[in-house]
Formats: sequence, structure tokens, C-alpha cells
Amino acid sequence: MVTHKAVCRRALPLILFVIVPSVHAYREITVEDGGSISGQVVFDGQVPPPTTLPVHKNRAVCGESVPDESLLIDAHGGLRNVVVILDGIHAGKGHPTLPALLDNKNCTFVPRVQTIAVGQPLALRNSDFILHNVHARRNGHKTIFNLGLPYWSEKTYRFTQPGHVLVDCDVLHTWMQAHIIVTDHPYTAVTDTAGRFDISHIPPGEYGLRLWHERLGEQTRSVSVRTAQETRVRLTYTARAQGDKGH
Ligand SMILES: [Cu+2]
Repeated sequence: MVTHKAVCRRALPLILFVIVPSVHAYREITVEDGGSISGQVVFDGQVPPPTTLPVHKNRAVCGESVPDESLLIDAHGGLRNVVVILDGIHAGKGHPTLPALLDNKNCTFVPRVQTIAVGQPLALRNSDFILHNVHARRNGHKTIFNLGLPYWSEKTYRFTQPGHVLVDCDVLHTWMQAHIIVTDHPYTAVTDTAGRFDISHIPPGEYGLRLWHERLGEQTRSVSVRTAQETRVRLTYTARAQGDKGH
């Protein structure tokens, strides 16, 4: 039986997203009669009760605690903030040109999890009346940028390499964290509040479908995409029993 312990925060250290370098550079082509993949990612196991994280600074603005958003599961098991990536695609629809956004709002990074394409502009915004900063580190280690954001300011950054980027706020806002998955193609999605996702305009073919969750880790499966058809999938994360000894 799966227990609360199996998914508790300390039992599962941050699981890093691994990018396997591709020998094929991604090419933008016109996709006619592409197919789509849609579905839902669900959590199978006892759902732990919501928890909060303590606030040590700017309590007048941020409050005394904030919700821990590292594991968000709805009443039907729908798992939010799972990154879904199509693997093995080397040509397809164009990259998004509109800027992505990472806001600092109510002392939280919004969104907590997002994907972005290499070269796509990312707007870094502070919507609070206090100072935040955005410290982005590749795989949580090597600093990519570390920018102070006075209130109501905005800066722009473009990532040059695929991979996982962990974002913290270094002004003693220890509870603030975000994850950005950078890819060299635009066939990605992040699950919504019900765990649902949709990836469209895919050239027909056989692909891998990779899932990544900040606490539950990574899994892959194969998927077929047919001309002008929707492939529906249901994917499950099972709470892991290992790794929680002594907790
Ligand atoms: Cu902050």
C-alpha cells in the first residue's frame, strides 16, 4: 500500500531533468494534416495533505507562510505541473515567437513550471511592491543569470541551451522556486490543474513521450501519431515506496 511517506518532500530530493544531446538540429517545416497527442497525467496513491512553507522575510507583504506547490493533485488524481515532451522529433512546426513570462507575484514565481524554446524571449517580471531576484541555475548548480528585480520592473532573457533550469529568489525568499525546461523544439506541454495536456501539429510518426515532475521524477513511453488524428493517452505516476527509509 502506498503511504503518505512515499511522496513526502524530504524523501524525494529534486530529480534532475536530463537532456540527451541530439545529433539532429531541429528544422522548422510546414506541417500539413499533423496529428496531436492529448491526455491526462494522474497520481496513483494516497495524496498527502497540503503543506505550507515558512516565510522569514517581508511578512507584511508575503504573509507568515505560503502554500507548498511542489505536488499539486486535484480531487480526481489529476497531477498538475508535469512537463510533457515529445522525443525524437527533428522537424516540425515553428518555434513560438511570443515571449514567455516568469512573474514574481504575491511572493511566488508564476508559473511555477513552464517550458520554453531555445532563443524564445522570457520576460522576467516583478509585480510585487518589494524586491525580488531571479537566480537561474542549470540543473540547480551552475548560474546562468542572477538578476535583481526591483518592484514593477521587467527584464528579458533568452536561453541558448536545452535543459533544466532551477530558479530561486536569493533575497532570503527561501520558499520561492520555479522550474523551466528549455527545449530545442516546440512540442512540449505542461499539465493543467486537472493533469491534462495537449500537443498539436505533429508530423505523423513514432515518437517517445517523456514526462518530468519536480518531485516524482521522469518516465518515458512510446507513442504513435497518425495523420490528422488525435492520439489519447493516460499516464500515471505511482507513489514510490523506495527512498523513504528513516523518514
Ligand atoms: Cu523574492
